[in-house]
Amino acid sequence: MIHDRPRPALPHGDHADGSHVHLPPASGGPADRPVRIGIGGPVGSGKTTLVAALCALLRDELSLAVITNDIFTTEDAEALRRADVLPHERIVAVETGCCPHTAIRDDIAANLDAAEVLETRLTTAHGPVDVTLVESGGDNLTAIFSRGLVDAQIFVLDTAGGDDVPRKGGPGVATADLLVINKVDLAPHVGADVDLMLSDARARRGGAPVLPTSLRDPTGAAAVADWVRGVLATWRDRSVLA
Ligand SMILES: Nc1nc2c(ncn2[C@@H]2O[C@H](COP(=O)(O)OP(=O)(O)O)[C@@H](O)[C@H]2O)c(=O)[nH]1
Ligand SMILES: [Mg+2]
Repeated sequence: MIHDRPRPALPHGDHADGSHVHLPPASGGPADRPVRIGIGGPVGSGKTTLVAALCALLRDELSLAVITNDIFTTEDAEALRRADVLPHERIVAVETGCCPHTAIRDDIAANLDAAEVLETRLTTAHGPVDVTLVESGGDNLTAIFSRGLVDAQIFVLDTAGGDDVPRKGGPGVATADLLVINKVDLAPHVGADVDLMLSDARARRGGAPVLPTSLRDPTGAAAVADWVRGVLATWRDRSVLA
């Protein structure tokens, strides 16, 4: 028989309702397209796991699309399909064939094309898409998304990557709209000080939110899902006001 295991209390994260995100002006009237949210961060920090968790938490209330980026494979998209977090037609892989950050920052055409084709196809078949999640291929701390590709972005670090990483900073840590510090369940095993990671991160982010997560817990991404809801609400307001 399966029993619930006691879970360590999460360190305190910020209130992250997405309202601080600065979105571009609407170009085509109300809800002219889904809000696109990028998920970046180093290899293995938990980006695909976070995408899966967000899909599981949001799929009953929102129409979702997912784009993954891998260098030479479609592995992340296949992993998400295997996990059955969304109907398979809602998940598309981009094979970047190049340095991952090039495809999300410098030459975004393949990702933009993939987003437009996927969103149009899903809208025709099922009605408007609310949120498109774009997972970057894992890269270093400088890899952030172009604002021409996504409207808001999450940067994912993990405790096992070293608790000095937030202190070292870089554009992902400093400028992402939401910073997630994942794998807090592993912190005691890898000697990472989560409170230090949170305070170092906050010191570099000028008030933008930081959330600790453990995605071992199926509801571990609940606060991130709330942030996504907030970003979508801000996106819709901005469309109505335009
Ligand atoms: N213990 C623990 N493992 C995690 C957590 N999040 C992700 N993982 C594991 O970390 C590994 C890498 O995750 P993945 O999502 O593929 O990372 P990505 O390369 O950033 O997409 C996988 O084995 C995940 O199961 C977490 O919060 N806690
Ligand atoms: Mg991945």
